[in-house]
Amino acid sequence: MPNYKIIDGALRLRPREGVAGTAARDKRVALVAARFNSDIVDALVVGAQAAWLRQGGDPGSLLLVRVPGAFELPLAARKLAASGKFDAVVTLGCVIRGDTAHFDFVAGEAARGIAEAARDTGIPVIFGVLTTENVEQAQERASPDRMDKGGEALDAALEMALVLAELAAP
Ligand code: INI
Repeated sequence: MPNYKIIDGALRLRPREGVAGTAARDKRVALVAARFNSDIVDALVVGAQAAWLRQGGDPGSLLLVRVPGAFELPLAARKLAASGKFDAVVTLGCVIRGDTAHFDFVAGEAARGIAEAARDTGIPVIFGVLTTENVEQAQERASPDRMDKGGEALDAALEMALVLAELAAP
């Protein structure tokens, strides 16, 4: 097997069972969470906060910002990413399909704006927004004991922060 050089932030994200990781050590991350569908989004926040501690993060270095709905996530995320104060920003929200086209506008603009915020600032801005057909699907994905999409989003933020730091290294 040739000795390829590999940059893979995920390799730093697998603490041994019961042992805190180190991937979040010295990192600063902001969570931006929508208040709409708050029961679901609160579960995403709990999962993200638990993942932060699991990866060795300092509670004082994890900021939580609340905004009205998923539509407002991009603006706050962009401002935080552009501030120079964070290694990554995680957006958390939940858009559930209803009977009108509203879902498509809110979910579409959230996704587009979040991707733009990352590309324009060069800071990882993670898409932790659930887009589901119903509440049951959202609950399953948000629960830290089930699919834990909040924890997954936090891990993705750390992975990207580690990758970008390595790509920037001389
Ligand atoms: N915001 C959400 O985060 N999820 C939704 O499912 C949702 N729906 O269905 O309407 C929603 N709407 C509010 C929207 O994000 C804005 O806060 C609002 O339009 C004010 O700009």
